[in-house]
Amino acid sequence: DNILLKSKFRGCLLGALLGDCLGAPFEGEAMTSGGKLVLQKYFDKLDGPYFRAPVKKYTDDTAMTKSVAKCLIDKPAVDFKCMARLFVKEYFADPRRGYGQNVVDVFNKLRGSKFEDIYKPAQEQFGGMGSYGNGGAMRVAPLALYFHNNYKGMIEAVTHATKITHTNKLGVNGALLQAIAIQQSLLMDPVDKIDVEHFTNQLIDKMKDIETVEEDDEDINIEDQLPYQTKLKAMQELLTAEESDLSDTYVITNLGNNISALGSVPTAIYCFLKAQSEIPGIKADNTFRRTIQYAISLGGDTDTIASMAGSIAGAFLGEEYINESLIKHCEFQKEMIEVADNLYAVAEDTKEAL
Ligand code: F2R
Ligand code: MG
Ligand code: MG
Ligand code: MG
Repeated sequence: DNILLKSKFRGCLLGALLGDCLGAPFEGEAMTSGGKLVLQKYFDKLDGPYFRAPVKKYTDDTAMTKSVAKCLIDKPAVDFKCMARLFVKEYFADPRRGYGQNVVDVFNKLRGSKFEDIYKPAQEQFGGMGSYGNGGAMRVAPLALYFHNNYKGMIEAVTHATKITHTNKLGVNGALLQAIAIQQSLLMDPVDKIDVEHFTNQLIDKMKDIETVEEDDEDINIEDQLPYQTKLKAMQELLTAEESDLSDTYVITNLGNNISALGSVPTAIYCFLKAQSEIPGIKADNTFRRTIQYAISLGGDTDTIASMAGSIAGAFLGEEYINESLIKHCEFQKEMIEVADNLYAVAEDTKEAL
């Protein structure tokens, strides 16, 4: 066994779970300075040694991540029809997890059509534009892990897995960016200090191949044609800004904290990178907790942004760095470790074939 890699699989999936469970109670809130204090106390209590609290429930983010992992574990070589069936099965078995109505419409159509064309219901969303929500990105972690040594395979698999519910280019490219960030984190040594400029340059370079100018967009200015590359450059500027105390409003205005993929994936990556050093107003003794706490402190789509940021942080650090006292409050934490180990086992078994 590759002990470090196995620990990183666990860290990534536990990070995704923890961000979702701890972020969910704040989803949709605008964070005030009072709210940030409440959040600090919430984390201090949960992270204390003997604090007993009701279990923090996971939401749709984790429910769908579970299904993606199960699909890879049960049928290595990725069967997207199986994945679509698992999403639908999971939803109807346990519908009250905070899914939005639009994705429920997709599930109903998939079921009604007996999964005949698994991409058609999603293509019909939003008058044929497809969804640009972050629902594809929020569940991508198991694919980034499984395909960690096969970049092309990952790109292809993430594209197909996302299109089951999200066909808009922005929805797909956001899921790809999130997967790429996880993969980059997974391949770094957790004892090294992250070279933020290098990390972000790598993201931008990879997005250049994915996000290209299309002929019929030629009259639109270049920033709007390449929205992720533009966002990533803005993120890079925020990270290298002289002032370390950028206001949250400034960050939210520039990067977003909403339910769209474009307004949340770069933000999640930003939270991970920003949390590598102290952040004013966030008292946390390690970079993992700081990542999650900071992501939630920005408000908006807190469960999803914290989950995506947590999966990137966990893939970098591995399980050892995840606060045990925090994770023990989360529903499904024991099962998630099993999922990670099973996924690691199939990834090892199939790596020659990939
Ligand atoms: N749904 C939520 N949270 C809000 C309501 C839940 C509430 N707490 C409850 O208890 O009921 N959270 C989860 O949804 C997010 C992922 O969303 P997903 O799967 O991407 O959904 P959807 O509907 O496809 O897209 C999200 C919204 O984006 C806008 N939108 C997307 N594409 C559009 C297009 N082409 N044109 C116009 N608008 C578009 C719409 O407003 C969609 O509703 C995660 O936060 C997860 O936690
Ligand atoms: Mg959710
Ligand atoms: Mg499969
Ligand atoms: Mg959410």
